[in-house]
Amino acid sequence: MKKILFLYIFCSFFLMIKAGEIDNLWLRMSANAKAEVICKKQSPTLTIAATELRKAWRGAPVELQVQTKKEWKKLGEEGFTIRTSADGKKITVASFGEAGILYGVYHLLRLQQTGELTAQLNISESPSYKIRVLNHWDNLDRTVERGYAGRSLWHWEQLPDTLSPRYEEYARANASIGINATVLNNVNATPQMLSREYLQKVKALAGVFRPYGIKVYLSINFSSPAELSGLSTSDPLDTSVRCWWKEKVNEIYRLIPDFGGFLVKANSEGLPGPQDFGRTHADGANMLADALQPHGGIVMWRAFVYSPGDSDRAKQAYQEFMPLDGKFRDNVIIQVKNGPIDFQPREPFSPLFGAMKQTAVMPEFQITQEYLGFSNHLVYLAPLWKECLESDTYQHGQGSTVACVTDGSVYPHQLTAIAGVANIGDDANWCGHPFAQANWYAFGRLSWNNELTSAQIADEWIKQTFSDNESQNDTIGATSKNIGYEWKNGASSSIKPIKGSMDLTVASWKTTFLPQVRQMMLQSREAAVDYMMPLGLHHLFAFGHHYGPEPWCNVLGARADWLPTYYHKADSVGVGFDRSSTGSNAVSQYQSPLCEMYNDVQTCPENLLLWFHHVPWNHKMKSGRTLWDELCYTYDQGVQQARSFQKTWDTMEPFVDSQRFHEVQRRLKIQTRDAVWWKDACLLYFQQFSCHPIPYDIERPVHNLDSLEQYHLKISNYENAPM
Ligand code: BDP
Repeated sequence: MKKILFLYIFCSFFLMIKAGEIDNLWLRMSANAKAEVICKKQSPTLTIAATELRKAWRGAPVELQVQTKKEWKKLGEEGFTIRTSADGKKITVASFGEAGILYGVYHLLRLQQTGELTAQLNISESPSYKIRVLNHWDNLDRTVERGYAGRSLWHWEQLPDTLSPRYEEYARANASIGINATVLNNVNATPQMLSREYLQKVKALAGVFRPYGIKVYLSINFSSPAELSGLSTSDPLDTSVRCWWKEKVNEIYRLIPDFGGFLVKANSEGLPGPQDFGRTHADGANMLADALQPHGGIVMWRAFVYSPGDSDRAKQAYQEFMPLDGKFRDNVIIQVKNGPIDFQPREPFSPLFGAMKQTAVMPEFQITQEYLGFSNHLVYLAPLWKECLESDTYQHGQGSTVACVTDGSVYPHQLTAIAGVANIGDDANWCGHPFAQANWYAFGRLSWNNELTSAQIADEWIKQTFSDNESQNDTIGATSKNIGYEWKNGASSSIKPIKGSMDLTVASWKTTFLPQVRQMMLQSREAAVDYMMPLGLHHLFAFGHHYGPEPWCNVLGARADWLPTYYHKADSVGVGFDRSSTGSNAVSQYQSPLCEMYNDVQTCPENLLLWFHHVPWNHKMKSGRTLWDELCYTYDQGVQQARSFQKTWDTMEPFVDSQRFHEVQRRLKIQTRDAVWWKDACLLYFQQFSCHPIPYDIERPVHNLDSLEQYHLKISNYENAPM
């Protein structure tokens, strides 16, 4: 009995400590600065802004000014200026809107945290996209589709009465990087989401998020009228259905006056939609848009559609949506995944970007790493997103990049937006892998300013995340107190410096930790492409859960376009999907000169070669190697890079608190193990077709193809895959 009691007390104590250890993400500012802040107006948002400054700002007094004059309108309600007075004695953060003040304050604090403050500040910023939205694929039972960081943050069972403190922490983190919208539930939406009971819960969350400038949106199920209220149809042209949506929307706005609108996945992967009634996507979207319009709400209608027919899956979204260009209401925006298939490690950009000219289009990125090693692999995603944003669509002449055709600079649509599928769960560190936080951060920063570089964002994140800025200095690393090894209550005793090998000074933080961790992050996406599916290969994943390689996968009765063989088409001649003019002709969906460039095997970029062409094993690559040899060397390079990340990280031990050090170290081991698994599985499998040897100067496979083919990872086990 005594033992049990002791165990109970011990466990409760342990849990108490655990519960208090929620990770502060990139917001590790000190909390006792006692800054002078002047703010004549009062409101919940301004109070947050002022409180953040009072706690953490260590410079001259700051005045927060909400401007009312017309000329300030140009910057928008979210844009801001930060200016130091001529005598240097005061800093003014000004905006037309309160949200702008909040963003200005977080900007100022970020400059302080990253050591970027200058004596005379003269900053003016406004966001690239009006709506910067996270898509949570969270279900009402708190499971998260493609989530690898625990359960959903939303405790539906406790709402609306109990509000977890994490709701506010979540809102604060988002506001600090400019995210102003959140879709709370899975795109595979249940009708129940719109029930009166759940709307009350949504209202409670909206109340927490509102002062942080965040609006709430919901994913809806297109059959809700029939499923929720027993209507005989959900046909968007049916009067009773249209009335149902109007009333439902009115009900929502009575509860949540600033509700954002709906996100819709329709006629996609088995979900209902307007086509079930012989109507178009435009009919469906416009019906919802009409109901939302009087309240200022919008519809984000997804273009992620494909059916199991004969047509190349990569072509289908374009085929379905292009004929509808110009047929959507002004408060509809088409949400398009970055590539034409599905968040693969590398895809060309979706040809819908720039091609839909009369309709607003928004990019959708995946922050959660469904196809990139879950929360086991360190893969910094800014380079992937930048690659898409910087791709020239040529749809409005040279230079009409995906960024320009979606952010309002090329086409004059009022509505601009960008979405990221969240990687957030209720894990203490929010995102599973400590470095996955960088992807949440990067999405926010890019949605605010799509011209920032991956390196700039990585630097910002590293500086804020691995230093606690306990000191009174406004430049990073000005004293040893600033650096990571004093992270926990100044507990320097927990540091285990590598004997004599490491100069633990601030200078060494700057010359060792920062550049090496930055480099590891910047290389990590290309490394993942290399060890998973280089040269334009795609969708070689295990069926269903998408963790690990199964290029051979053949599930009885499964749709062909859910199987890797559909995508790689390996045979004795070569490998790759022929999307050239002699194949599926997907190249024709791209504007000239891209179309011609992709179409020709000689001019197609080699990192997309097998996406667009079925290429003979002996094809001469630019390196002079055959395709087969190039494939082998590239897989091997991916493995070597994963190993190099381990080496880099091990030397970083003195700079990082032990908890995060070991956590990252543990996951990097898995990443390298997986990289070898990927390389062996893919090369041994493809070798059956190429019949060439694996070049003798690279590492030999350590697995047998037979045993790899026998092995089926259970999703619940992915952290401990024995490969
Ligand atoms: C795929 C995911 C699936 C999502 C779907 C979507 O595997 O879970 O429901 O995308 O975006 O990547 O709707």
